This record gives sequence, structure tokens and C-alpha cells, in this order.
Amino acid sequence: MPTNAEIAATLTAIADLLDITGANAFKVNAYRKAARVAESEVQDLGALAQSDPAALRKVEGFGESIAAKIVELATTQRIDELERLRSEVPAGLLELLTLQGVGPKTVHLLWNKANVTDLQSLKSAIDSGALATVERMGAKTIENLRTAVAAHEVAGSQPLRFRLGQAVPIAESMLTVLRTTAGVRQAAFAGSARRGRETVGDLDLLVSCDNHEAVRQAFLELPFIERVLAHGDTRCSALLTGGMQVDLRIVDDAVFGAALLYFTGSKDHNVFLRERAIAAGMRLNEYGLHEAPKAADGPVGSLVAASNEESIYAALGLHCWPPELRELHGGDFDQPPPDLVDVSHVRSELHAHTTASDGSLSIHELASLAVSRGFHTLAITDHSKASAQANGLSVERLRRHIDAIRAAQDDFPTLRLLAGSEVDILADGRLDYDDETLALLDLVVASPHAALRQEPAAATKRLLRAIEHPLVHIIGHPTGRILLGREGLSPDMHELSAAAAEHGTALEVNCHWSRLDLRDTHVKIAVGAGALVAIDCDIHGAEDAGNLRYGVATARRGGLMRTSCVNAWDPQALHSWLRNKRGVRPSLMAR
Ligand code: DGT
Ligand code: CA
Ligand code: CA
Ligand code: ZN
Repeated sequence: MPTNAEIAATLTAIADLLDITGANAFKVNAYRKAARVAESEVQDLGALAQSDPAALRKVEGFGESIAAKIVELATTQRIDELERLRSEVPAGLLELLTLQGVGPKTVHLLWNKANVTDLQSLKSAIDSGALATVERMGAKTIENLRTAVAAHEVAGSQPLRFRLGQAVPIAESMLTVLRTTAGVRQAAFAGSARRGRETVGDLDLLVSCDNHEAVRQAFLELPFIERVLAHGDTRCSALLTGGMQVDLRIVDDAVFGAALLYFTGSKDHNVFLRERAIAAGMRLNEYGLHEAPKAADGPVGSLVAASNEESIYAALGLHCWPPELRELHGGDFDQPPPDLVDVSHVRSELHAHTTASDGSLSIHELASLAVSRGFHTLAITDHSKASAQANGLSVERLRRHIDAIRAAQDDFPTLRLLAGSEVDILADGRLDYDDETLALLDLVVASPHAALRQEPAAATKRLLRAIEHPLVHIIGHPTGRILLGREGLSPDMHELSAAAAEHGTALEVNCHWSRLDLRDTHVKIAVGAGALVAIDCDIHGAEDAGNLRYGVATARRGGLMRTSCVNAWDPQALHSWLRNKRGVRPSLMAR
């Protein structure tokens, strides 16, 4: 059955191919919008297509014809129209879409007016001058194509998206340099990175200043820049070593807020805001919110707001919601934003490894790190015996480790040290230690580490068993996925979340940027079911503490409130949950 991501990718493929063939723009846009809906939808669309096609048609943004396509895909694993389009359009044209700044409309033109069918024929058409004779192909467009082809040759084999935790540090180190440049007033990163998406297509930097030339110079001299793709008075683009693209916009300080709002996006959110502005007799773009023009094609009226985001939302009668929720169906901006969990709320680390298994810090070093983070509680959770590759602890070693943790407590008067374990959830859902051993521990994180290619039904059963286990507090990285690397398990998140809510078991958002597991859409389901969520750094070394922001961003994108995050609780609430969870269900304890 296709996943929502596969459905989204299929709809996008149809849209791209339709665009290349020069199809009606309304039809193409309907597919693109539907792809974005599929991507952010929390219901399993493939399952819905099979069980209740009528409900599928009711999903906002689908409509009759696209719902039918999804049903066709879910039941026959193919879509006739897609196959027809693929037979019509030369395969090499699709690769052209991966060129920076080249969209389906350009590809349509190249194919129809210059007989370009792939990268090679595009290169020849540029070099031979044949393109220059094509109508609507200006010198500038051709120059952009030439740069894009060159960039593709540098970065072609690179993934098209980059992980949040790799992109953000680069953005920040660039901003640090730009902020020291003469005349710079404000500098920030925007785009998907500011919205906390787990991967970003490119980085968007924004700087306001009195001296554009100095900023441009400073940007072009930044380290990691492999190739400059474009540089003008207000925008520069460059490709970094590693293949990621950075777009810099230089604006006047008075319109920084409007530019930040625009370049933070998402595109859907911008469309929403623009429509609200029009409905209110105003116009919104990256230069500010203005009164509407007096005459139909006259200049816009006077400036209403531009210096900061809050003033623009306020002038539109909306609340300023955090970037993480500025997505399609992100929320109701007429209402105040929810009290989302924040990095500053997190006061405990409940998943951390020492040198006893595969961590690089001792118990004392881990505890000192937790104290320096201002935390009131640290759970030491080394691996269990089945994780032999991670030097998991035998029962015997675990007993001695518990003693060592209890002994260390005396040295840390402000920190509660918990003796815990990250115990493997075996393929059938049994845990890697017996109940007698688990009962010795203050806290149990149960995680899947092996058998990560299970069928969804088996994965659901396996994880449910761990969630229902009376001695388990937290399910660690529930799917085991590795971003851009390993699919992991695809359990039924609705079922897991309902069970987690019922049993008071927390589901973890693992903060490591290669995991971010739960992912944002899963958090949304967990929140909807009323489940508790833990946000943990799964510390293996001191540097992992810095990943907290990525886990928190993921949780915020899923709408996680401060009150539902166990790491944000005060010591009393946290410790009584840990104790009571084991006490509340004597019937389960008896099993
Ligand atoms: P990415 O880079 O693919 O991870 O996603 P974004 O959201 O960073 O997208 P990007 O880099 O293409 O553009 C940055 C923001 O600029 C985007 O979130 C919204 C705004 N923006 C760019 N192009 C358009 C557009 O054609 N229409 C609208 N409404 N907004 C746009
Ligand atoms: Ca971007
Ligand atoms: Ca961009
Ligand atoms: Zn771990």
C-alpha cells in the first residue's frame, strides 16, 4: 500500500509531467496542491482509499478526480494517466527539473522549441548557440541555464535535500560572520530551516543593512562556498561544498519583518496571508503590507506594516504563530497560538548512554553535563544485552551499573539521577530483560533496534506490546527510521498513540537530526490522541545535547503542548508519573 509520502511523490510526478506537456495550469495546480495535502495529512491515505473512498473525496484539497487517482494507485499500484504521460515525455527531461531554477515551464519550452530531450542535448543547445534563436529565451535565461548545468555537474549526485541538523549550524556560522560586517542591522535564517522541517532543500539567509556591497562581499568570501551561482544588488546564491545551496537576500531594515515573513513561508502560508490581505483591502509582499491601489493597475497605497512579523499579523487581524506551524493546515491563525513546548521548558534528560555501553561519557561526566544544562533529572539508560554491537549490558553488568549510578547520586545534590535502561524491544514485542530485572530500574525506555523491516501489522503489534508493558515508561525512537537513510517501521500510529494515552506511556521524539523519530506528523497524531511525549537527546557524547532544538522543533510542528511533554514537567510531576505508572494497573502487573 502506498504511504502518504509515496502518494505525494506520485501526484507531484503527474503535475511535473503535465506541466512539461503544457497542460492547463488549473489542472496542474490541483495536483500540486493535492501533493502537499497528502504530504501533511495525518490519516493513512492508502488505507483510506481502500476502506472508505468516499471519505477520501472529502479530504480538503482532493476533489473527485484526484481522489479517484489515489484509489487507483492504492488498489492497482499504478495510475494510468501517469503511465500515459511517461510514455509521452522523454525520460531525460525529468532530470532537467533537478536543475536549480528550472521548472516544468522552462522544460516545456526547451523540449518544444529547441528539441532538448535531456541534459546532454541541453548542453549542446547552449554551447552551439541554438538556444539563443528560440523565442522567449533571453540571454539572461540562457546564462542561468549554463550556471545550473555547471552546478548540476558539481552537485548532481548529491541528495536534493539536507538534514536540518546539518543545515542549521552552517546557516548560523554564516550569520555570525555576516553580523560582524559593516552596516548590518539584522540577520536571520528563514525558509524551511526556520520552520524546523526535518530536511531543507536550500538555506535562505536574510540580512538588513546600510551597505549592500559590503554584505555581498562578505557573503562571497564565506568559507564552504564552492561556486557562486548568482550575485546581484539584493540577492546572491551560492553552492556550498557538499552541494547545498544558500540564497541570501539583502533588504532595508525597515522591511526586515515583511521579508522575514515572506521568506520563512511556507508557500502555502504566504498564499493564505496574501488572500487575507486582499480580502481586507490590502496587499502583502516581501516589501510589506500596503493599502490596496486606488486604481486597478495603479501603485499600492500607503504602508501599513513591514518592520516586524507581529505587526503584519496584527494588521491582518491574525495572531503571530510560530514558524513551525506556518504550514498548510498548520492551525487557525484567528485564534491565539497553542502553548507549545519550548527549548527553555525542557528540564530533564531521560535517555542517555555512558561508556558502559556505547556512550563516550562516564556517569559523572553525564551528570555534570545535565547540571550545566540546568536540569533537575537525568536518567542513565544504557543499552540492553541484545544490542551486542552497542556493548549492551548483561543482567549482571546492569545490576552493578545500577549500584554505580546510585553511588554517584551523592555527588550531585541538585540533580536526581535515575537508574534506567534503554531496553531492546525484540521483534515479537517482548523486552530484552525479564520483569524482575526491569523492576529494579527507576525508568525504562524501550526501543526497537533490530528487525526494522517488519510488515506494518507486525510492527504495530510489536510496539503495542511494549507500550502496554506495565514496567515501560517511554518508547524510544518508535520507528527506528534514519532520515534519508532507512525507512524504519511503519506502525499504525493512531493505534499506538491511543494505547500510549491509555497506559500513560510516553512516546519519544528522539532529537538526533538523523532520527527525529517520532517525526512531526506522528507527533500530531500522538497529540490528537492525548498521549504523553518525551523529547530526549539520546546522549552518546556531550555534543548531542545541542540537538535538543531539532527535537523540540519537530514536536512543535506536531503541536506538542508544554503540558504533554514529560521533560517539561517539574520534578514532583515527573517523579510521581514514573512511580505511579507502575502502581496504577495492578491487573497488568500480574501478567
Ligand atoms: P525548501 O528550501 O524546499 O526546504 O523549502 P522552503 O520553504 O525554504 O522554500 P524556498 O527556499 O523555495 O523558499 C523560501 C520561502 O520563500 C518559501 O517558504 C516561501 C517563499 N517563497 C518562495 N517562492 C515562493 C512562491 O513562488 N510563492 C510564495 N507564495 N512564496 C514563495
Ligand atoms: Ca529553503
Ligand atoms: Ca531558497
Ligand atoms: Zn539510546
